[in-house]
Amino acid sequence: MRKLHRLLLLFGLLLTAPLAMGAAPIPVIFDTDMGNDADDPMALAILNAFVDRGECDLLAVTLTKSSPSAAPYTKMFNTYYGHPDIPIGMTSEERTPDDRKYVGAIFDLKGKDGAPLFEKPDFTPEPAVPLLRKCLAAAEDGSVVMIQVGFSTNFARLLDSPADDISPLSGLDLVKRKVRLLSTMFGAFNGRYQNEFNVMNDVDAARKLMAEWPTPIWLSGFEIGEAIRINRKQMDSAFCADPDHPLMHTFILYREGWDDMQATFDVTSALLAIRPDDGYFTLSPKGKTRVNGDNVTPFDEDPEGTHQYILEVTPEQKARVQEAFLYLMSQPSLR
Ligand SMILES: [Ca+2]
Repeated sequence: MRKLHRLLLLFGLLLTAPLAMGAAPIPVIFDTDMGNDADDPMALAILNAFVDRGECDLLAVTLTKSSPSAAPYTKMFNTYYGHPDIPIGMTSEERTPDDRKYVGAIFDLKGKDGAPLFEKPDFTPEPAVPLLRKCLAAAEDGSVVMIQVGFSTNFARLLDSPADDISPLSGLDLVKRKVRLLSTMFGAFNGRYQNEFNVMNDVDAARKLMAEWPTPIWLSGFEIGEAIRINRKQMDSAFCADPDHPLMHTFILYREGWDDMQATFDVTSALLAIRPDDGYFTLSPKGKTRVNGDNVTPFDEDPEGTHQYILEVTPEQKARVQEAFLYLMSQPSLR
């Protein structure tokens, strides 16, 4: 049954994939607080789908959440999508260190035969900053797209990193030379003046990132993912051929006790990074944002600025983005 499903999906994929044919895959680094919300694995899911479609090359996943199961969960998740060898790095700092609702609990789930649905990998992640330096040092100049959907801890520490055995360049110079773009779920814009979770969990790093990051930055504010939600019925429909998919179980574990309307904050940053020209989102004029004394993110337009945020989505954009999220997340591994 599963084999048949894969064949059907392969056929569907061949019909829909040629979008990126001819273009080289975008080298991507994905930095996430995996485990704090269910949108992080949704974002990682669509990146895995883009890998199979030849649209991106996932160089590494780095974690800013230091809970014990965040890295084993990420390893299991990439393996399920057919990409077990993507390097995984972890912050050396204590940041939201409890497993919360799903990264640990998913390994306790049992199938009808009483066996665990998902084996917990015996796996120790690399330290994040050396891994980031290694990936950047090996990349072509001006090529890497970095996606940050958690705290700014790892990328701020990268900027501070000195020359070492991995590269004679400082972290700042490595980013200047190798990175093309940072796409991040960060702050709040479009008239929203509020504290946002990713900023608040490492305010100093967030402030540094906006002040010192040397490449263009595309920002998805809180209000964008809040406006684009995926509900249980949509998930059940997308995953009907594989109801024991880890993302389905993640959704159920994470939404338990709440409504079933999952916001898609981090997924928006991933989609924009890989498919910026497909009309899913519209970017603001250029400018500069900062983390101010209230720890919110005011934006000043400036033609010389390197920051842009996603403008409020139209109903048409919302529908297209939802559809893309669902078909990409539920795309099975073809390997
Ligand atoms: Ca996140």
